[in-house]
Amino acid sequence: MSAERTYLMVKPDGVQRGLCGEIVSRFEKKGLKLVAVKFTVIPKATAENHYGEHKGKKFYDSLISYITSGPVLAMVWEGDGAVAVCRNIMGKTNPQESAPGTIRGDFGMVTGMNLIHGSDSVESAAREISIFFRPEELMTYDRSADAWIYE
Ligand code: IDP
Ligand code: MG
Repeated sequence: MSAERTYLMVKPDGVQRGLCGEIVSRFEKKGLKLVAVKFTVIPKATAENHYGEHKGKKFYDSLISYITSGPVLAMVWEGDGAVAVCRNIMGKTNPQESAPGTIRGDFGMVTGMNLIHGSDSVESAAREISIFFRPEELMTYDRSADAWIYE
């Protein structure tokens, strides 16, 4: 088991719709381990840093206003292959194309309100985690259930 980490965030629409518990529980039940959590409104400059790869795209301005429009639930989750496992649980970017059973597939209707962010690679995860959390905010702990999740 490699302890890969990923950055996940319930976006403002997920918070406003009361879906934080539902969304967190999917990662928890899967067997991923919660490493850090923060409930916060993202400052505009931080949002621009986080979404820097999308600067210049037609949806960029609306993306920045969406993600800064209210509190988000920022999290770090850990587990074997956590980046890809979490992307699968989230579903495709466009909720109309996301499979039922995924978060976006079950709860979303349009790409501009797709409920959740998740890192797309181990490298992006490291970058995004460092944007939202200080090293001392990342918890390292033994979890007894791991003996029943990993062989
Ligand atoms: P991802 O969140 O699945 O990684 P990205 O392509 O990285 O998808 O896009 C980042 C975010 O930008 C999306 O989750 C979505 O909120 C927003 N976005 C991407 N494409 C569009 C679009 O065509 N219209 C509106 N919003 C978009
Ligand atoms: Mg992305």
